[in-house]
Amino acid sequence: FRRNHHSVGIIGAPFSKGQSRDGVQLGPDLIRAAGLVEKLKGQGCTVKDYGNLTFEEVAKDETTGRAKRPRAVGQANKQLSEAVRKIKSEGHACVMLGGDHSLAIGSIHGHAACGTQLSVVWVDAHADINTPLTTPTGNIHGQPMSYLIHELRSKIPVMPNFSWLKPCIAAEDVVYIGLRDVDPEEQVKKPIHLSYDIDALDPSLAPATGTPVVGGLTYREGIYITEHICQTGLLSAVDMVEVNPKRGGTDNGVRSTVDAAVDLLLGCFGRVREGSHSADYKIPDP
Ligand code: EXY
Ligand code: MN
Ligand code: MN
Ligand code: MN
Repeated sequence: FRRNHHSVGIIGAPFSKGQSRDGVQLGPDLIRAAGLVEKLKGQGCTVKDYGNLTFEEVAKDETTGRAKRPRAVGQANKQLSEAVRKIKSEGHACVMLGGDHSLAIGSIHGHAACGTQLSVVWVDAHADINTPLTTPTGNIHGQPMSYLIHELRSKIPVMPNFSWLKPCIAAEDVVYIGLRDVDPEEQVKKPIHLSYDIDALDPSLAPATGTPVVGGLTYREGIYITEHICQTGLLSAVDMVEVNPKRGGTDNGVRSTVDAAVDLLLGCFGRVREGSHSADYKIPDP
């Protein structure tokens, strides 16, 4: 039987101001309540839960270019970057539970601050690479990649509460999966930052999310990505974002979305579909 020795550090970021729909801030506690920590331990991982970040209200937060709520998003991501940096410096694979996908700014920045060049695997229905000037909606959850990529530096205006942020990813080190028309690039050698937007999955499976798009990944495809990335041995940090229990329609819809989020995270850390025993399982003697 198999043993996993992943050491996992979890940080919750109950933040929703990168978009306009209420509910996505409930993701971290919902995913924990579905048993994430116990299940990771059950498959042999060591887990340290660093709890949730707390974010202060920003009174006046006017747009920059078209980007909405830049001060709140900049401040939250600064806090998250510092938290992720600490978790990485303590030797864990970092799991960031969002929250909306604007949080990838701080999560990836904090991960990159440990010094190694990263590759980013972005699993999403959307490319999230609008700039504050190209965004059709103004929502920063549709923009995080643009702040992180060196090559786009000259396209980003000065933003309030973003002065801490420097681009840290090369465009050639980004892989997109789940965009409805792009193939996965699989030759990834650098430590991997997996940024998993639950809306990459098909809405029939994960309806509880703010921007569902038909024609998404099946459960099997979604899990396969995590298993494959786990097997590379290069997984260094994961974001699980955009779970929104106020958008699920039914209790069953919310449950299936949260269960999918947990299963994807378990797949990242060694769960195999043909069945994993708990870490202390022994075959019974007659
Ligand atoms: N491309 C659209 C925009 O920039 O607003 C929609 C982005 C949705 C982002 C979702 C969560 O991944
Ligand atoms: Mn996204
Ligand atoms: Mn998306
Ligand atoms: Mn593994």
